[in-house]
Amino acid sequence: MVSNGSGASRDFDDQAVEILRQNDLGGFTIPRHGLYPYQWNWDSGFVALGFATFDTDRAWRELETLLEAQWPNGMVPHIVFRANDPDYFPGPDVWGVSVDPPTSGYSQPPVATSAARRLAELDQSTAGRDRARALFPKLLRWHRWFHEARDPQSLGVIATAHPWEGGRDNSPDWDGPMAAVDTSGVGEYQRRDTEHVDPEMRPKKHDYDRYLALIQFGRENGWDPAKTAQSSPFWVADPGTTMILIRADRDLRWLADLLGEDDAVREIDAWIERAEDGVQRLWNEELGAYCALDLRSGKLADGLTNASFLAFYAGLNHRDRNDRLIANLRRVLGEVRFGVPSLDPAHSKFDPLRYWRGPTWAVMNFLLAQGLRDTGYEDLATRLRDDTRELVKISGFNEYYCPLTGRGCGGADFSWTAAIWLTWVSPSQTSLAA
Ligand code: 9WN
Repeated sequence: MVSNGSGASRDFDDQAVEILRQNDLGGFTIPRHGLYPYQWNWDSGFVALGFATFDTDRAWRELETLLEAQWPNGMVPHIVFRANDPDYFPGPDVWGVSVDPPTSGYSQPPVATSAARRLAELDQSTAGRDRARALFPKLLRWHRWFHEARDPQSLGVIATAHPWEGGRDNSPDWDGPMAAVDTSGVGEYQRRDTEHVDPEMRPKKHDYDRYLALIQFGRENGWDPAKTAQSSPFWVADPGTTMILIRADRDLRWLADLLGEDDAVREIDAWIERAEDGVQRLWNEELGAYCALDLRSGKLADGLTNASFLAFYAGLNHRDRNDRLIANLRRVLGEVRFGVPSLDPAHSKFDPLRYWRGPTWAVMNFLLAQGLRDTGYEDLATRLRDDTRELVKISGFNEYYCPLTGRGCGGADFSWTAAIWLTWVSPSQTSLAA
């Protein structure tokens, strides 16, 4: 293991900067060459925070290029395909979205809004204010899209129409609803991800068949949000997206206040009020955690995941429920060396290497620690930062890690892990330190 000395930490800072520079394709950053050769939505939110530690202009640019791909209806897509790269499947031809540049047809959690607030706090220059002002209406339209297109019944929870939309692709949260997705029209296809990464660390064919069936549905229905809400075979309220949106709404409100956008403040307040109430529909009393809710069958998932603990990040202050969550978190952390695993190790589906079914993710730890610190759980926030630091020191800047051994999983030299190192983990960059 590399020593903890400050010289060694500076080496890690340099490596992290180098990774961001290598993955920077000119105003936008790809998560990892080969494996993910396009711009991804929530990745760019984290990456902007990484850039902000050494290049403010470039940090703003990351958010600007992402928002340039916004759809006329306000949706900000989860992938922006600026050039066709056969290294990734499914590429733009499979999605069949006729916008320029081509994009995917789903969104991702709005981490970019919270990054925009952070940039506005750090960069109080006139130019910085102008850039925040230019981004604001786009972010507002995106949030409106979430609250209307993904919550048309005003339940106060946000539905996802594809596991990729929530960003936790093969989480057991989706197993129930995904089992019901008809894959008979999918046909033959060739995956590329398993050529880049050990298949044991990736979703299975069973999952990919369904990912593709859902893309087919979206494409056949012209990516129309009303049709999606009405008849998408997958329509599941996601605790991750719902909680991240609540936090992002609060950050958007902060921006609205800063910019004197009074009408927007009122609109956002109503969203927050509805969500604080509605999110309680995701509470699983038996488990003591917030879980995914299948909006078609009405069934709650039975998995305690890292997204369950985003309640603190969302600023929820239901005293008894928070206490139960903390007890669960302490138990889970007692069962692994490097928290927070993406699934409770006590769950029968826990798989420490397979993507969102067990591994620990630096980006999730960053969000979780912010919430824990805000709620007064400094000890837990510090544990998460220390664990994340150890993971990088043991294995490098991986996409995700085995929570039991610290083994690096998925892609190496990964943008969002480098960004999280710079903005939160590095001993020399503790401006957002928990
Ligand atoms: C599909 C880029 C993205 C992340 C997601 C992560 C993974 C893509 C994939 O990579 O998903 O969107 O092909 O596996 O699950 O959270 O944004 O890093």
